[in-house]
Amino acid sequence: MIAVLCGGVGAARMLRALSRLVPAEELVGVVNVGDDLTLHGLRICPDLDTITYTLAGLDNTETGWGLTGETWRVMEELRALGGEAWFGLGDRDLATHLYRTQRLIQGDRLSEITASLLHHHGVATTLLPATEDPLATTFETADHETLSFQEYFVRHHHAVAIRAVRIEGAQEATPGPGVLEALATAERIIISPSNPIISIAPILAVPEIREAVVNRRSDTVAVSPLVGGRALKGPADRLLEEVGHGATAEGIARTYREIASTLVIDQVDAEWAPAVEAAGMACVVTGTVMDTPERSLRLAEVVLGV
Ligand code: FO1
Repeated sequence: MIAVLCGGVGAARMLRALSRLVPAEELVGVVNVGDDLTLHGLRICPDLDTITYTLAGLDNTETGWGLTGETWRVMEELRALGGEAWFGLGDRDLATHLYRTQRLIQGDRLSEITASLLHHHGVATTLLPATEDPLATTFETADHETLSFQEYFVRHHHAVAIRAVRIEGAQEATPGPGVLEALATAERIIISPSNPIISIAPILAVPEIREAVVNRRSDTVAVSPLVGGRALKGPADRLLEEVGHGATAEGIARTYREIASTLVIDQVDAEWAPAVEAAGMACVVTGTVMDTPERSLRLAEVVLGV
């Protein structure tokens, strides 16, 4: 079994590529829940949904979130009413949140509901919420304002200067069902090319998860989300400069060196390989951009092969 620490799009592509090499039943994604929010009374889990939709072949490749071929009638009506329409929930996507919320109210666990959604969409890969306890990523801006994750990400288009990222609730949180077992028994743990500060850090902020990954350091391989010092999507480069170790392969190595023994970096960053090794990680240089099925497969082969 292969365990993958997951954010959203980068992780979804990594899992999709891995599933061409490993039976999907033997893939377990441990998924970030720090972006999750309650809006209109509905529980919304963006990373779990992005991965589920992608593995089901239903992902919206234009937006990078939500479902393909989506319609927006509910949002249009809500906007006309003057309701909160800044966070776009498509008509079909809304059904996912209605279904999840109702089952949570009935007392079902997020892990069970996630399994039901995967089964409904015909996805054999297992996705485990990193925790079922309250956990929320928040931002302190340069102006000392506190923003929730989606206020920063969507409302402010991640274009505000940040002083600190906080993972609220992490210290008290315990791993979700199955997470520790997966991390203890996986042949390999892969850290997907997701944002280290806001996608991977909230998973590792759960103390028992971090400890479990540290214990498997020699079997853990991380993939850098940077290509030429830039994130392909989202604010990883900016946040690594603002609150991390810098937007370079060396900065990623400093972020991950205690939990992973190998860092896979893009070929355009090859010049950083000696600095990655000096920081204490083995370095593998290859193409990391998963923009075609062939390139994604090649990266998956490299990640499994090191
Ligand atoms: N991202 C946006 O940029 N704008 C949106 O309106 C938006 C809505 C949305 C609804 C459901 C969902 O699962 C994800 C959604 N996202 C939206 C993406 C989300 O903000 C980010 O992808 C993640 O939280 C960061 O990984």
